[in-house]
Amino acid sequence: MTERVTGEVQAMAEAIHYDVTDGVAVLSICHPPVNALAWPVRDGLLRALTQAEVDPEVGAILVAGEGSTFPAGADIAEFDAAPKDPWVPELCTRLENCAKPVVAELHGTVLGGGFELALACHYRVALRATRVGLPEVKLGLIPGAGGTQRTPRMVGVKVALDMILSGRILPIDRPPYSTFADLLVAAPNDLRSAALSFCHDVMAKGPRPSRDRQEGFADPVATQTELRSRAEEASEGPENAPREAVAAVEAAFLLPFEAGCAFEEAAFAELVASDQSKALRYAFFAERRAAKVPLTAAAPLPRIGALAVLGAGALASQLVVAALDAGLTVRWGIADEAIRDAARAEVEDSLEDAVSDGALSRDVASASLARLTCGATPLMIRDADLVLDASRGSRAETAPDGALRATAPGETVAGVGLRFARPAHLSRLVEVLEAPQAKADQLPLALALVKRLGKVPVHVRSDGVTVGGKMTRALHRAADALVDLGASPYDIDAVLSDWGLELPPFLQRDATGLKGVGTEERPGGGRDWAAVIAQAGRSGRAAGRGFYNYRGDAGAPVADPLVLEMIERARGDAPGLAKQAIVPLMLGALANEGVRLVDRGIVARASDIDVVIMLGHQFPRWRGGPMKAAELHGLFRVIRAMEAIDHPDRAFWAPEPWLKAMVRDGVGIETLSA
Ligand code: T1G
Repeated sequence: MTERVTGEVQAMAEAIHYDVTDGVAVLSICHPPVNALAWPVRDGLLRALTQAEVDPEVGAILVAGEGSTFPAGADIAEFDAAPKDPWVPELCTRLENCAKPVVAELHGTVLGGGFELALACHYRVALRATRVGLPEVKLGLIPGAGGTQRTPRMVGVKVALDMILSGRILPIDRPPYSTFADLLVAAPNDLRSAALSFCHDVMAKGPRPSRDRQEGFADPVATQTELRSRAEEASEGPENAPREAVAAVEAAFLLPFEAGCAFEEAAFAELVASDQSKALRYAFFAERRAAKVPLTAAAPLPRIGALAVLGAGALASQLVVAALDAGLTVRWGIADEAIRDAARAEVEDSLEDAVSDGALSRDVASASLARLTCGATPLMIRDADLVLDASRGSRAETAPDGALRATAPGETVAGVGLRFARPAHLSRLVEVLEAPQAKADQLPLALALVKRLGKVPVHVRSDGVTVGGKMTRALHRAADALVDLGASPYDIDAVLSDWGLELPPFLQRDATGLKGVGTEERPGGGRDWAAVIAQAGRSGRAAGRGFYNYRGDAGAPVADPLVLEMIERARGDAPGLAKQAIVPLMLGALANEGVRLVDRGIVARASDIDVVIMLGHQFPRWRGGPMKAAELHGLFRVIRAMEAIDHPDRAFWAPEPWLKAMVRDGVGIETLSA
C-alpha cells in the first residue's frame, strides 16, 4: 500500500505543495501565471527541501511546476527592492548539495532562474515540447544563480554564450539543448509517471552535481579562442550585460566553481543596480501594461482563426505575412486577378527568402502558404472571423461594416484605426487609434487582433495623429530650438547618436524628406530649419543633399559647411549652447510632450509613450524610452536645463506641472497615468 503523506509543510508558503509518493518527495511550485521565483516560492522551496532531506521515507526529491510552466525565472518585479533571502543562488546551492538525488520535472518555458534551478537539480526529466533559455541579457542582466557557471560546464562556452547573449527561447528536444535533459517524454500525461519512475532509478545512484561536470571544457584551445572572439564582439555594443556575461563564462573556465559563482554574483549585483537594467526591466512591464485589453470589452472577444485582408499594396502584403506567421488562416481579397496573382507571388517570395535565411523551416513556410487563399473580396470576406482593410486609394476594396482599418500616415479614422509600424510583418508596434465616434466593441476587437498577431498594441485616443508622430514632431521642434540657440545640427546629431539614438533628428529629417514641412517661422517662435534648408533646394537624402550631403553608393552622410553658413546667416547672433545641455534639453522636450499627451487623455499612461517610441521609432530599449530616460537622467536636471534657456517658444519649453510634481513628490514615471 503506498504511504501517502500529503499536506503543507509547517509554515510553508502556499506557493509550494508537498507530497510524498513511494519514497519520492514531490515539491510542486504553484505561483501563477509563470511560477516566477518570488519570495514565497523560494522560502517555501527551502522549507520543503529541508523537510524532504530529513524525512526517512524520502529517497529522492522531485521539483515540478504546476500550471503552464516550470518557473520562467526570478520575479523581475523584485529587483527594484532589496533582495529578500533566500535568494535564488542560495536555493540552487542547497538543491545541488542535497544528499538525496534531486530531479527537476520540466515543461513550458523554463527560463532564467527557473532554468538555473533546473541545472542545480542533479537530473532533469522534460516534456519534449519544453523550451529553455537564459533571457537575462534582455533585462540588462546576466544569469545570476549559477547559469554562467553550470551551463558552460555542460555544453561548452560557445553554446552557453549563444544562449546567454541571444536570450533566445530554445527547444530542449533538439541538440545541443537536449544535453540538459536526462529523459525526454513525449506525452504530457506521461510526464509525472516518467519522472517518478526516473526518481526511483536514481535513488541508488545518488546525486550528480552539475558543477562537477566538465564535458563542456573538453577542448581548452577552442574554448579560449571562442572566449576571445566573444569578448571582442561584446566590447563593441553600448550595453554592459553582454560584456559581463562573457567575463563570467570565462571565469567558469578559469576559476573553481565557488570563485566563478562569486564573480557572477558581483557582476549581477552591479548590473541589477544599473540604469540600463532598470530601463530594460521597465520596458518589459511597460509592454505588458500597454497590451492589456480594457475590461470594458462589451462582448467576449471572438476567436480569430480566419482573417480577411483587403488590399494589394505593400502594407497589405506585410499584414498577410504577419498573419500567416501568427498561425492565422488568411483570406486575401483583391479585386483585380492579375494584381492578385502578383501579390501572392510576392508573399511566396518573402516566405522563400525567410527559408533561405534560416528564419523559417521549409515545413513552416509550406504550412503558412497552405493557409493563404487569394480571391475576389466578397468571396474572401464571407468565411472570415474578422476583416482588416488595408486597401488604398483607387484600389480601395468594398470593406464590410465592422471591418478594422489598417491606416496610412495622414489618414483620418472615423472609428478605430490600426497604425502598424513598418515593415508591418517585422515590427511589433501597432498604435490602435480610437476616434471619439468609435463603436464600443471595436477597440477590444482591435486590441485582440493585434495581440493575436503577436504584436504590442498601444491604445491612442486620436482620429489620426499618432503618438509616434507627436513625439517625433516634438523632437524636431526641440532640435530646431537648439540650433536657434547656437548649436550646430551636426553637433546635435553627434551628441544624440553617442547617447544612443540610432537616427538622430537631422539625419531623420533628411531621410523623411524636407519638402513641404511648413513655413520657416514656427508659430511659437524660433525657426523650422528644415524649411530653411528646403528653401535652398536641399530636399533631403533622396535628392543627395539636405542638412547633409550624401556621398557614394552607400549614401554616407557628410556635414556641409555651406549649410552651417546658411544657418549662421539666417540665425544672426545666438546666445550659444553648451554640448552637455543637448541631452537634458532633448529629454525635457520629449518628457514635456509626453506629459501633455497623458494630461489630455490621448494615452492612458506615460509608459505607453515609451512603448511606442522604443518599438516603433528606434529609441534605444536600454534607455527605456524618452519618459523613463528623462527620469533616469534626473527630472530635476531636465527641468533646470529647460528653465535655464532663453528661447522665444516659451510654451514649448515651460516644464509641465506634472513633471515638477513628480520631482517634488519623488515619484517615478510609472505613476504618470491619465
Ligand atoms: N517575473 C515577474 N512577472 C513575470 C515574469 C517574471 N519573470 N514573467 C512573466 N511575468 C508576468 C508578466 O508580467 C505578465 O503579468 C504575466 O506574467 C504573463 O506574462 C536569477 C535574474 C514566460 C515567455 O525574463 O518571457 O531569472 O501582465 O504576458 O506571453 O538569473 O512572460 O499578466 O500581470 O509575457 O505567455 C528571467 C520573462 C527573469 C522571462 C510567457 N526570465 N517572461 O509569455 O505571458 S530574470 C524572463 C517571459 C532571472 C536569474 C535571473 C514571458 C513568458 P500580467 P506574458 P506569455
